[in-house]
Amino acid sequence: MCTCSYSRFENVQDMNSSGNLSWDVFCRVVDNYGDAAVSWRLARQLAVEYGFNVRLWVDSLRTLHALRPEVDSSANLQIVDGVRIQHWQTDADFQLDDGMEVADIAVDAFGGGLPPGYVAAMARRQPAPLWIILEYLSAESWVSSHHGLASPHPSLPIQRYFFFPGYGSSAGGLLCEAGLATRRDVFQRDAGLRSQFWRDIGFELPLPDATVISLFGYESVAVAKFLGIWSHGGGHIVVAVPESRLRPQVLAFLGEKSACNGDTFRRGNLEVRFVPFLSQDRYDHLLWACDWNFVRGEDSFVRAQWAARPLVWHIYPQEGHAHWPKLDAFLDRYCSGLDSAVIRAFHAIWHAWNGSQDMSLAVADWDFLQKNQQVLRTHALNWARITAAPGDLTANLVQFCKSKVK
Ligand code: TRH
Repeated sequence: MCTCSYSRFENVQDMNSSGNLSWDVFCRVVDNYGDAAVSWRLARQLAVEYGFNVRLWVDSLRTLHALRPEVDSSANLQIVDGVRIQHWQTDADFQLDDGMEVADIAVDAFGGGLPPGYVAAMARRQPAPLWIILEYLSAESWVSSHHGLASPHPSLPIQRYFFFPGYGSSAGGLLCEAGLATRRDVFQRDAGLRSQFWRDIGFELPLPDATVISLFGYESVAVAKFLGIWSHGGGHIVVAVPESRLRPQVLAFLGEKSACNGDTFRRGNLEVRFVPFLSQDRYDHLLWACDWNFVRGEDSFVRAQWAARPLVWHIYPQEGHAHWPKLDAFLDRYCSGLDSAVIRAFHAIWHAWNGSQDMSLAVADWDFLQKNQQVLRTHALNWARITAAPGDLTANLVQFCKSKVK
């Protein structure tokens, strides 16, 4: 799993010998939570684990507050976890406060762009700072030939590079805090910790024979179909549904008009628990407490991989089904080493959940995967280890920038 914290202190000593780099992370929230989620994790890790001076410029404090409740959604400036969080309103009125300098490295999260006023200030600074475009995560093969590529600014003397999250040694890795695997393993081995987690969010620890599933996704016709499979299937299924865009489909399946956090509904072998939207750190505990995690977008998708439990990814839908190659590229990489029958059923469930598969097949596929639960869990743990081996995204980004900073 992620490199241990000791090796990072070596980097920091090394880094400090070349000066303590300063970072500006710019986050425009397009929609949902992922933009803020990724930007916050990166900023916090740079500050907490490397001791860097980090400013996070974010336009939606409300979104960040949902992920990290300690963030004040009304403050223009605050410091949380060592990160200086600046509310970034519009480009037009963006300006650095008196005495503020541009940072050594500006991270442009998901290519949202930097404010023109900031770019102009970058160009005036000698040596010019680095502009890093942090791209979206993909398992597709083309990433390795694009990762780390220079993208010179068309008119200004600014070094700009693409940095791609991804898998293997020719991509940037995935965000992963130091010690995450250890905390996960302690939690998953300790029924007392799991019991406390469920009680903290208003529920009892599910019975040992139950299959526990977390359900976080976008609107999907597949929700009712899967709930139907689970309510009529063999074995007790507990589904935890945090506040998200798929709750209306769950309510429609239950025939309920509304539900409050803490409510439980039962239909056949299915128990549905409505859980609150948790802080990012607590959401990890939900993922670690489940046997299956249905996740979406980018950051919850990564967290489910680190949870080392079987997962189903609801990919962010794109025009013209452009997202399918991205989904299948991950599936092909992830399923390597599994038995062909398991691979077929796993693909079928993923495609059904993402709305492309004949749902009538999914019942047999789900039952088959349930019979192979232990194989899938071992595989998921191995996947987490393989994925972590090339180092985490922040460690790789720090090393990349250290090699480019003049
Ligand atoms: O919210 P998302 O759909 O964000 C998406 C993706 O980032 C996508 O790449 C991007 O293009 C689009 O936004 C604009 O999914 P994601 O990335 O999983 O982010 C959700 C975050 O919310 C993640 O950090 C997990 C967190 N979360 C909690 O903190 N508590 C919760 O209770 C739940 C359900 C999620």
